[in-house]
This record gives sequence, C-alpha cells and structure tokens, in this order.
Amino acid sequence: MKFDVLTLFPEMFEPIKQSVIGRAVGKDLLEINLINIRDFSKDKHKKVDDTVYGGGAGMLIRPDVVYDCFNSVKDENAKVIYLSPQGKKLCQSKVEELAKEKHLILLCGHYEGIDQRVIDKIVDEEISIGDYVLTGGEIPAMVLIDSVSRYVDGVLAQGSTHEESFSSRTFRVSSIYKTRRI
Ligand code: 4GT
Repeated sequence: MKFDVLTLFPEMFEPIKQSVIGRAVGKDLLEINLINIRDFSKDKHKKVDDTVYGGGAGMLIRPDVVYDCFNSVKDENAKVIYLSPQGKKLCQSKVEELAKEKHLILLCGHYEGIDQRVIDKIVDEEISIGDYVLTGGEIPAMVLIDSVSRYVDGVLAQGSTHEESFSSRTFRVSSIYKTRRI
C-alpha cells in the first residue's frame, strides 16, 4: 500500500519509520513518501502562506502551491484525504475501509490551515482523529497510517492478522466505545 504525504514538516514523520511500520516499509509491504509542500513554492524566499481569501485573521497555505504539490503525486485511483478537526471521525470501521485502498494521498495542514479552494478541488474526504485542535495534520496523518497499515497483509506477525484478532481486538475497541457512550 502506498501513502503519499503532503506536508510542510516531513521531519515530523520520523516516529513512523520505527518498529512495525518501519519494518514493513523495509519489506516493501508499505511505501511512505513524504513530499515537502515548500518545494513547490515559486517564491525566491520559499514562501508558502498567504492572507485569508475574502478576509479574516491569520495565514493560510497557498492553494497554487498545494495544487502543484498534489499534481506531482496525482493518480486517478488514489483517495485524497485532508486531515482536519472538521472531518469525519476516524474509527476502526473507517480504518478497515481505508485499508482496502491501494494509494492514499494525505494532505496535512499547518498554522491556520489550507486555502479552502484547493481543498474543494482535490480532496475526496476530510478525516479527524478526534475532537480537539492540533497545530498541524502531521500527527493525525501518522495515526491514520499506523492504524490502516496494521490491515495490510504481512505487516503484523503471523497469527495476529485481523481475521484472527477480529473477535478479540475489534470487539474490545467497540465495547470501549459502548461503555464510553453510556
Ligand atoms: C486537529 C486535527 C487535525 C488539526 C484532528 C489545519 C491546520 C488543521 C492545523 C490542523 N487539528 N488537524 N487533523 N483532530 N489542525 O484530526
């Protein structure tokens, strides 16, 4: 399975080069490409942000820079996900659904976020990892990669594939949800 991550901070992804996910990348079961959005700035100072279109406080990542970055990895068959606190909450059934994809393009915002115009143009789905705000989408992208990669054949040791652990592990997850909801 291939993940292309569009981010201003590729250095933040060191943690997923370790352990189970790192070994799976080493065995070519997973491909994780980190693409620096800043590399697509046309500005001599490598500027990527701009004032908010239509007014408003703060700065947004420029839509043209994000679009050019996206075009460098574009694939008709890929699903494009924007990690955002406004997105649909990531749950175990969503993780299983995403694991059926061959190629995910993960767009990470930072600071105030990304200009909405490019999100509307390229993003298939917005996903949140929970109801809290972070400084960037990088940690959520790592959560998504880690949780989805567990379902890729060969990533987990023999005997812990999801068919076998489904009843125990997934049941435990859903019962945590149940007890918390009551
Ligand atoms: C929280 C989440 C997320 C953020 C989440 C754009 C600029 C969004 C900062 C980013 N905060 N991203 N994906 N709960 N912040 O998933």
